[in-house]
Amino acid sequence: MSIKHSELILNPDGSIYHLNLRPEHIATDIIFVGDQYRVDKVTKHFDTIEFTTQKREFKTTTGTYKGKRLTVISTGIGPDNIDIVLNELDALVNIDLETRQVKEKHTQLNITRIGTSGSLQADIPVNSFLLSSHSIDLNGMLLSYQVEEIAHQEIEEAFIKHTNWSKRKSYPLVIANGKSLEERLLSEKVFTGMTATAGGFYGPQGRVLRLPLQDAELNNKIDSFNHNGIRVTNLEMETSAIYGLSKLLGHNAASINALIANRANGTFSEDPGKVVADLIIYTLDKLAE
Ligand code: R1P
Repeated sequence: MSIKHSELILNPDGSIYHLNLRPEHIATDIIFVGDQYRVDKVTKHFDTIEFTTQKREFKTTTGTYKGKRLTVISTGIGPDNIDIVLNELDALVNIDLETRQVKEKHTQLNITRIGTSGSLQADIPVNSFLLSSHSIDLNGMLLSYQVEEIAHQEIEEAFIKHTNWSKRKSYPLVIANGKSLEERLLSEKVFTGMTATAGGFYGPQGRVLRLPLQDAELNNKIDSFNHNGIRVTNLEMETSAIYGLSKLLGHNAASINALIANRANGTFSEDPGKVVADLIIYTLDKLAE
């Protein structure tokens, strides 16, 4: 069945609607960064650059690092953008854009997020690296899809009970990450844990400027959650969306974050730029191995 023009939208040059990319422009190993200006901070280490484009906040560069073909894409901020980026990347490899039909042969992408995040645990300090073994989705984007098969109900129910999670908020979906990319990126210098993915920066992450929170104790309850050793280690805005959509679409994913703040003891990195620069080199070298 051919996918309608209103659902799979292409630009006049045949590129996909928001990302402005055609299939030949991307590698199967892809790095996501949030900030469009961070793309160059990754690709400045490349041996060669073959392609670059930008539309809105989505900047893409493809080239090679130590001979390995890689694509770097900025996703902007939040799970809503991840819905666009992951669906459009998947369409580039798994839908024939001319016939608008799903290809018989599935192509699997390896997607690594290099992000920044705040630690929630006093024993995971600023300037550390953390790879998300699990993610808990607090924003609801994934609930538009059929997620039953990827959900971890036992952890979800324990979280709802422990936090007295409001029924008026979206259901906190828990996703365990696949191991193949995780194993390529781990080392003794990388913490692991469950990353909470919020749909906003202030209230949704428990920050108060002028507006009181629905539950002022929620962050403390999230910090103290521990289900058979699974703790919520950090808060950010993309990981659950990347993990959930990657699993549903049959791609590998890993989210590795530079922890630039510690919400448990109120500290912030004195040199966040250096931590991110170190994480970029660490990740590139691991992906090129
Ligand atoms: C908020 O300041 C942004 O920073 C974090 C959050 O997830 C959110 O996108 O990650 P990035 O630095 O990767 O964008």
